[in-house]
Amino acid sequence: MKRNHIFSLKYVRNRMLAGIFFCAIGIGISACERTEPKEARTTAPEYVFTYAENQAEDYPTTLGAYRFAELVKERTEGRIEILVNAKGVLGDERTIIEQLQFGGIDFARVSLSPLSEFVSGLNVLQMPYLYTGSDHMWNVLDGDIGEEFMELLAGSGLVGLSWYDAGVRNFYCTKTPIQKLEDIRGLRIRVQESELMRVMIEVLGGEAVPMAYEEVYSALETGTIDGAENNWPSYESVRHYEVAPYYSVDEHTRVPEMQLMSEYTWGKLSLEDQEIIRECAHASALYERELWTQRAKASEKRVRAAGCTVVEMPIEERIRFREAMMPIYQKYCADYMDVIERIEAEGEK
Ligand code: GTR
Repeated sequence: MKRNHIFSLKYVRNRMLAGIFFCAIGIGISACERTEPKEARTTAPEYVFTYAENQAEDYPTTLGAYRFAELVKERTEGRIEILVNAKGVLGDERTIIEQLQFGGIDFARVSLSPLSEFVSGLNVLQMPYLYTGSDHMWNVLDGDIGEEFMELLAGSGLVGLSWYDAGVRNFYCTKTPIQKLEDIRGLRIRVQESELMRVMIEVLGGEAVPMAYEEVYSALETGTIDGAENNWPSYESVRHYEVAPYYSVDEHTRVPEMQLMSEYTWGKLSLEDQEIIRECAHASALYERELWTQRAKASEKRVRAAGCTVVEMPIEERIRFREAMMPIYQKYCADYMDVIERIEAEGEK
């Protein structure tokens, strides 16, 4: 590559001296196009890893992934290169997790809902109405409890690196808004590929339709489903608001997300590199959280400006939703009641 580059510069000069002006311009341009960044010429990466992300290029989690890749590259002086593949091009979340387990993909950011199908204890952290708000969730995830849950991944083929923000989820429908508990009865509501989320809809009286994120827009558009649920940025980014314009702010779940690494890939790295990966993942997560807050506001603004109907569910109605969902705690948290108490105590701090 370097040889070709030198050769073409010489060639350009000779041709220019020979006075073949038009030809020189053409070759000059192609020589410029071939100029490579200095870094790439000086350091050949020892590792080139893939990173899967199912959101758009400008989404906070994707920007977090790019920041992570940049930091790792800087800290390892180009020895470790991470190629971010956004927009779900490497597959849906369930497939990505499976690929991570056998090392087909090296890194990913996924929602805890599909991840809990692989590491069931994680369900605890996404229980409906578990947190009083964002600060409560971060007190939990940034402290010992978060650390303990990260360690639950040991032996699953996955290494947990950091927690990413995904705000709070709300219901939305194609034809009418959900304003009270009874409104959900009989509706076909899409959920993430998670048993907990399926059961959550069922206890509310709806029909749950588990489906990959990538398929939801057309299912809403064709009427295969009546509604779905997600945070403001996802609702806006993948344009579900165009086909399901009734958004009900009930804040039923706050589902954190995790940056993951394949345990197989992790095992290839030195202890020093593992430490760099952890530190950069953590730094990227803090960056993502900042972006998240801004994007949630911007998305809400865009959706409202597009003319969607936004229903703020009154507190007494949210309490009814919460009560209806309580049986799920017995089903999914029986072995974790002490942890649930510790989580609740974090909310009172
Ligand atoms: C988003 C999340 C995606 C995906 C999606 C879904 O909030 O960022 O990774 O899990 O929800 O509903 O499938």
